[in-house]
Amino acid sequence: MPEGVASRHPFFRVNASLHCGPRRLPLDRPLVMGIVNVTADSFSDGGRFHDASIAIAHGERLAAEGADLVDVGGESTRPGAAPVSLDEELARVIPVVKALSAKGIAVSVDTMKPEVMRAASDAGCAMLNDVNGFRAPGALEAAAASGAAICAMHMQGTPATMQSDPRYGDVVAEVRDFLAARARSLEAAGVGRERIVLDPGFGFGKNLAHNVALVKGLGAIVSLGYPVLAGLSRKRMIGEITGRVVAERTAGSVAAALVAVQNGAAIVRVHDVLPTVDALKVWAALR
Ligand code: 7PM
Repeated sequence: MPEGVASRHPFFRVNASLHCGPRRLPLDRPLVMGIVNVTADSFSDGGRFHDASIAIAHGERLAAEGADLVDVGGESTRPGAAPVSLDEELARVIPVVKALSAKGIAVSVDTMKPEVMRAASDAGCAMLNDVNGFRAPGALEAAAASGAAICAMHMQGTPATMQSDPRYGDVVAEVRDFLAARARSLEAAGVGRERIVLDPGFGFGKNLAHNVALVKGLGAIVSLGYPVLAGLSRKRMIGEITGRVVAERTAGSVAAALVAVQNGAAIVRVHDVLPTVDALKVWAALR
């Protein structure tokens, strides 16, 4: 980022960094988190190694494109996805975490399961990312036992039911208050505030109007004082605004990431790392 940009931006503190185990990620410029899905669409026994090597290669590519960290998920948190057993999630995710971490890449793990959190921490992950906000029994303890950064997300309902008829009085206030309470619980469990990231959870129990209100009102969540992660990439709201299918949502997603950063997001979670990194360079130079 060009000199002076951070100091002119109300949300990027020049000396701040996110503590991720022994690693520090700078918070004086927006960070880009690349998304790596570990799927299991193979049908042979040899498929698991194949799936892992595809995910590892994808993570390496995203890092080469400029991702500051990559988020590895075994698809257990995906709305509408079939439930994934603990053993299956461990088998999908942990080899990928180990391989990417060994290459020096900061790895986030997208999981709701405390056992996966512990194994991922042992495998050297830089962040634990829980769409359930560390509300499962044992999740706060697993977060505290890890040295990794901790990203707590807001979700109304459960992945199976959350999109049926989400309702709020004041969506920004309710999400802000939920995240403030999760941060308090994490700190009470022993997670230092320099490790905590908060996420409004776009699309997780929110309709288009709710998502729009949260982007516009992101400052209320940023003002809690924690780095805020925004995940808008390729989501339904981008499709609703542009009329485009998932494969055609890159430009809309880049625009959404820029607005999120403009409104104070510290980290954007994206599929399309290269165009997002370029767009943020231009944003930083021109803002
Ligand atoms: C189907 C529906 C597939 C939704 C994938 C998804 C977030 C996350 C996800 C987010 C954080 C996606 C989501 N979204 N973690 N995991 N924030 N912290 O679109 O917004 O990637 S899964």
